[in-house]
Amino acid sequence: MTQDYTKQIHASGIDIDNVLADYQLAVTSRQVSLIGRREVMSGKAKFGIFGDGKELAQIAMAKVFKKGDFRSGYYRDQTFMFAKGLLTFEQYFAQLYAHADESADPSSAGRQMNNHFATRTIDQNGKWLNLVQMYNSSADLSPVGSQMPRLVGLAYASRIYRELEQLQIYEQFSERGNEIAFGTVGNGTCAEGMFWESINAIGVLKSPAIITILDDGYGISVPNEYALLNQNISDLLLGFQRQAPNEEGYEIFIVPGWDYPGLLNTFMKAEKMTRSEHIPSIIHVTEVTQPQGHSTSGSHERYKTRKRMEWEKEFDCNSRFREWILSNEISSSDELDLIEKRAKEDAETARKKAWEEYSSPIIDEKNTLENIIELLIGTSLHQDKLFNLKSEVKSLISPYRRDIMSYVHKALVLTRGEKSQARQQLLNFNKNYLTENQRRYGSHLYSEHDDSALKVQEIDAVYSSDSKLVNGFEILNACFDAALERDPKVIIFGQDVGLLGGVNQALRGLQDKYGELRVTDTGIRELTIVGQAIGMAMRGLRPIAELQYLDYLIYALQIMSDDLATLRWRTNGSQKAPAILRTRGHRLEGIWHSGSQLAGIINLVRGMHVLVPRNMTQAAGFYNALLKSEEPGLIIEVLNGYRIKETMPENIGEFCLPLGVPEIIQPGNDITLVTYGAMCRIVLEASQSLNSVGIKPEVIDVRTLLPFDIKSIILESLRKTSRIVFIDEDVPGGASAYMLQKIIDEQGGYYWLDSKPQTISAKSHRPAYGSDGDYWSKPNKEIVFKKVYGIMNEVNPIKYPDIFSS
Ligand SMILES: Cc1ncc(C[n+]2csc(CCOP(=O)(O)OP(=O)(O)O)c2C)c(N)n1
Repeated sequence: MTQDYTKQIHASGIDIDNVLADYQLAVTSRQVSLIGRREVMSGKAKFGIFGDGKELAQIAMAKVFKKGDFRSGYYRDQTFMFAKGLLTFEQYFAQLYAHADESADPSSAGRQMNNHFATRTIDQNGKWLNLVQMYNSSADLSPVGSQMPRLVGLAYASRIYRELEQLQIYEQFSERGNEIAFGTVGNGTCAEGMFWESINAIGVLKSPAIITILDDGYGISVPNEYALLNQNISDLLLGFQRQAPNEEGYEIFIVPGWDYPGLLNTFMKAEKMTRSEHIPSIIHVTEVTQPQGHSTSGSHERYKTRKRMEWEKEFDCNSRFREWILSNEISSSDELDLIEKRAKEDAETARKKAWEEYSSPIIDEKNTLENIIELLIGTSLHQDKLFNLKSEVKSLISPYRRDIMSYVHKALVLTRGEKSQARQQLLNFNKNYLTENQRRYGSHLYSEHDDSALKVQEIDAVYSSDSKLVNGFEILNACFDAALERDPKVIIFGQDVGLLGGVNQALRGLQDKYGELRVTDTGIRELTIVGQAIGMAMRGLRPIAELQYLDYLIYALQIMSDDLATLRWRTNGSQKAPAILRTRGHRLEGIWHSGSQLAGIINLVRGMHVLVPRNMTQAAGFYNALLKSEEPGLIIEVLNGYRIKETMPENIGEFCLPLGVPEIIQPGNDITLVTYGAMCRIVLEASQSLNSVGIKPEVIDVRTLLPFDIKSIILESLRKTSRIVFIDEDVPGGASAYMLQKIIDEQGGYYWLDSKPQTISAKSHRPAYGSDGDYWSKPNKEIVFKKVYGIMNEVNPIKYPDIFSS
């Protein structure tokens, strides 16, 4: 049997000499896992999760992973990363220690837990690198299964690059769609809905992905019998298996995780098929072990039987590999012992170096503080206390930066009121330290480069005497037509957008004009529609993904929040996904077609732009602006605005609206009314009624919630009127409270107030159906009138006598 395997290896072109290199990698990877756990247990690192027991499958995957390919995996993939040269042992430890420096931890610069990997896809200036010349790893995230939705897009991008002739020129992104997206996932995660939705979507989209399921029988302590209807996940997946060559579906492979030649052969077969036929494969790696248990948070002796523990020892992939090498006489026991010894030394050397490099700059900072306190002792009235402080600082053995900051704070408090050169030094240290560390942990939430949406030049819409009055949806239709014409990388997809042209017709006729791959119908799968957009955008495409209604965006909110919004930040600015999400919301009819759950959204997607245009012309200006930038954004169109007449700009594909700049849509002096979206129209109507009783409100459309009024236009208005009301359709304390906090607290608006600032929102319950349901659930013009009049009555009861009290 084993001899056959050796023959197979020869036959399939794998050099037998590589076997020892593979062994060396497998055992070194194991060593770093062992040392990693020790480092956590000794307190040098906070948490550890490792890839032990999964080494061989990853070595096999690495052998077929080519330049241009993408990985979308999880925290067990360290051996793969080592094998492809994407991670050194030192970098592995640096991330374990949370070394907040990109040169030490290129994946996240200390922002992510250990074993959360990423490779640079953009340079230091935010510009795309040549992705086909590199091995690519999309940035990992901890919520299990979240690697799956974007895998849909990473794989689908290959199909798009292969089948759209106009994209052949983008050689830095794809070599005619030859690239495979490799997913890795644990068996426990296969109980997640997003796993199944992604598997289905990849299959439907006929996209070249290889999904490896590493099945160690457990999800932490829970065995498969509690997670999966059929404990054998590949049996459960059989419905996805293609029935014959050339048919649609997956090719499914099963191979034990300890079978080195079997793994090599399986991955080679899967890769060949997936790359040449552009069909997806699933590799179910069975009989995988977890020698150190799930993570450093607990020990597996608590939930695995003795029998299982013994089995895991017997079937440990590295031990089996060793046995296989010996029984095939590829090497001797002595030689393998030597390799293992070297593995220990290499791992230990890497650990030492990583620790020194992590700790020495912090020790230097500690020493600097010590010196400053020493100087302070000479000038301060609190010499004894400062002396003690200095001793405490000196005694810190492995300080965190937070310890240093805390001692700076103590020294400043102690020497309050004093003035000396030494204290000035301390103040400077404090200021620089705050700035440095804010940058260390807070940079790159949004783009800091030329691709920032905030840097897009504003271009006014141009109108002529010939400009036509059209339905709102026709404005969007013309905008998308221009975008598709201008840039072949723009791909629009979502439910009903293809043949039907969208439920509101904004894409009418565009599939006919640009073809099925540019304007595409999808299944009802919001989560993976967004995942598809994320993956495609990570590979240089410009997806516009439609979520049919804002109410259903919640299905996708998790992946927007965890993946899309955090991508640039969690990679310290080394990856981006300029995906545009399109939806429609605010009021129409009933609970699930009147959503305006903005506070929920804006608080969960910091890192994205959230734009709330009041009409379709404004929406078009924002689409144009986002398409010029390379940042992710969400545009929420006004659901009941598609048939309201607007004037078609002459430069429909060119004009751009600025982000973060509110617009005064009704000037006035008495009170500032701040709103957005569908409420603009209602507040303008209320404003007219208020005019009739002598009140002149200034009505401001904020236009974008993220970013929010970066030019303080609302504050300027408040300085003039001294009174302000924030109005929207979210729940009480929702996005109206967000706007209030921004102006009153953050921008210091309280200073200019002569009346209590107020909010008007929808009711706490969901909007009821029908016109009356809407009226009694959402803010209406009478409510706005009443609230504003009430404020003015308080100011001047003679001029504005009470109307409503009985
Ligand atoms: C959405 C989510 N739920 C729970 C967790 C906590 N958690 C982390 S790892 C894990 C087990 C995953 O098991 P499996 O997919 O089999 O992968 P393994 O760790 O066994 O390789 C769980 C439940 C999480 N990270 N994300």
